[in-house]
Amino acid sequence: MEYVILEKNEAVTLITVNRPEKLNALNRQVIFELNTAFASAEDDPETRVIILTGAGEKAFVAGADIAEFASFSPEEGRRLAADGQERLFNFIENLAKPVIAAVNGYALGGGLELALACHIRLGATTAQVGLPEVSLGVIPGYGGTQRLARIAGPGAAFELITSAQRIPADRALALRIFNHIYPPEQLLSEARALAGRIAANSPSAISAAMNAIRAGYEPLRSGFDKEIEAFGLCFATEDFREGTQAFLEKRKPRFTGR
Ligand code: DAK
Repeated sequence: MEYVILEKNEAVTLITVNRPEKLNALNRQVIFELNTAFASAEDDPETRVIILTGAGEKAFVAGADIAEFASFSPEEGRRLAADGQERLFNFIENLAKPVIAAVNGYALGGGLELALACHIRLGATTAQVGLPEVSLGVIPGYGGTQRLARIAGPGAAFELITSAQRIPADRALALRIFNHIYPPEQLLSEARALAGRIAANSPSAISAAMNAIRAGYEPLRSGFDKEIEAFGLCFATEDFREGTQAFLEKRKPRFTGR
């Protein structure tokens, strides 16, 4: 694998997104490799808990790769949103083994959506999170409209998604996006300590409990479908072209609402 590192240590498997020169942004290859890594950890009989983190000190994942999705058509956008959700975001949420996100820096856009799909989120005190998609003329397309509203409540979701603002770790803790925050140098050891506590318990009971927790989310299915449809439509707008071009040209966008 080119962009993902898988390290097994007894009952705990650590998966690291390793593309630090692009702040671990998710392109198709990263999504494909993450799917492979999670599938292999799920199938590995020894692994009981999975930890997901990002390489380097700056970023967990700074979003979907803007350079890649800037050229998508509405149909590609809709199809890729559905495909990405199946391969990675819903895939993680539906695993039988608990996944802990150790958010070591920026978790923006698709990066925060990835953390939100994990079952437990621990943050570094230096982490910053946000869903800045509307500043690029698009909406969260990997489940963020649904999962952020579920985890932090609709008021926080409306504010964070419409303002596109980044918030610091202590605010994310207050909004229940993070379960706990730790100094960056302690983040992974705390994630491992929690993983160790989980690994001591019955895997079959854990998996049954996780199924029961998830059963309460079923009504969200139509929300996910609505998100995918709305996400695809964004790719036909002038605002989307302007927002993504402005990022790539390192300038402020001029939105017209068309
Ligand atoms: N995509 C591509 N490249 C990125 C990137 C991203 N999201 N984030 C950072 N990079 C790249 C930068 O372009 C830069 O590359 P070079 O210029 O060196 O080649 C390198 O990483 C280092 O970044 P900076 O030089 O910008 O570092 P700074 O410390 O100055 O700034 C930053 C850090 C995190 C504030 C900044 O990089 C930034 O604003 N990044 C973009 C954050 C963002 O807007 N993320 C959300 C993207 S929207 C989809 C489904 C869902 C989505 C998309 C598609 N489909 C189903 C198709 C979701 C959309 C998003 O995630």
